Amino acid sequence: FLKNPHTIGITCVPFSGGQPKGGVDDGPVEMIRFGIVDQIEGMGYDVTISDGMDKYRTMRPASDPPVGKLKNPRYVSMAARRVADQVRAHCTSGSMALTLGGDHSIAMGTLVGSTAVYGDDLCVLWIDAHADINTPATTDSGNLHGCPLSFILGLCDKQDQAADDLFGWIKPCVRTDSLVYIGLRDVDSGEKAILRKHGIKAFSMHDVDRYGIGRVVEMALDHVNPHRTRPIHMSFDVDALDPSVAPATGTPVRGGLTFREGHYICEAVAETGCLVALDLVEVNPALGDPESLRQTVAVGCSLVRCSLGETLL
Ligand code: 4U7
Ligand code: MN
Ligand code: MN
Ligand code: MN
Repeated sequence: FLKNPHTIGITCVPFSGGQPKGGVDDGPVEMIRFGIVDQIEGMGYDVTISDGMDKYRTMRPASDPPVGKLKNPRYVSMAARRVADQVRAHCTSGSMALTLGGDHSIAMGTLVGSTAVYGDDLCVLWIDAHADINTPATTDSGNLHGCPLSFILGLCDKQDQAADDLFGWIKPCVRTDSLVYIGLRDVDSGEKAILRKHGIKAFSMHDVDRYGIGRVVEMALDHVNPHRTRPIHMSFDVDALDPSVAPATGTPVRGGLTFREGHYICEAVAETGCLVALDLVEVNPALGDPESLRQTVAVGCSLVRCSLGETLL
């Protein structure tokens, strides 16, 4: 799928407006400080990095009162719009689009960007403890990092004019049967109703226990990409991993993927040769002690490298 299979276009998104905890905006710089760019170049890729990452901090509006329950709605919308432009540019040039977050609300942007180029041929693997499919109506927290998929799938109530004014630029761009989850274990009741209503395929940690990660990834890929002919966008929230593996994240949930299970997913996706876009989000260097931070940043970088095929023989 990639016109330039040996090039990676990185978008750094130091953004925390989709949730209340500071620090997640330092995720990208910490991964870069850890050496992610050199590591990727060392694998033989040419890397280009979108410019103006400081803009994500300075574009925060002076006043951004909630719209309904949604918090920082203008800021999240503006940042996602910029992410979409940058990711679209990387995809257009034929590079794999790697986006380093930042909180998961930025995936509204990454998916608008990737689908602008690959259309509805694109399928989505969402690796997360959470379903991130709350609508403006179902969200309790009002944190938009819990909502990106409802916008992308077009599940928001059109009655909500105020939210529509701000997020109306996000046209539904992924079909509900083009999405599959792995790692779920903390899904709100409103979200469960949405998953059920639309028949969205999800492999929870219960399924990982029952079938093992090998079967789960195979079933997940079979669901959205049976012939391995569709481009894949993988959105990987580090909180999919167990907190013992990735402690420095904003909404940790016990009972997550082991180090190997997380890496297995990335390796199996690399093996398909279909990966065109990858998000690595919710690394929050401000949470926990220096060792938690180092461990989480290191595992984030390692997941990225594995997704690019580092460990394939
Ligand atoms: B993340 C939550 F209520 N569902 O909506 C919400 F449990 O990107 C959590 O996966 C969202 O980290 C977590 O606030 C968003 C909550
Ligand atoms: Mn999560
Ligand atoms: Mn998430
Ligand atoms: Mn989280």
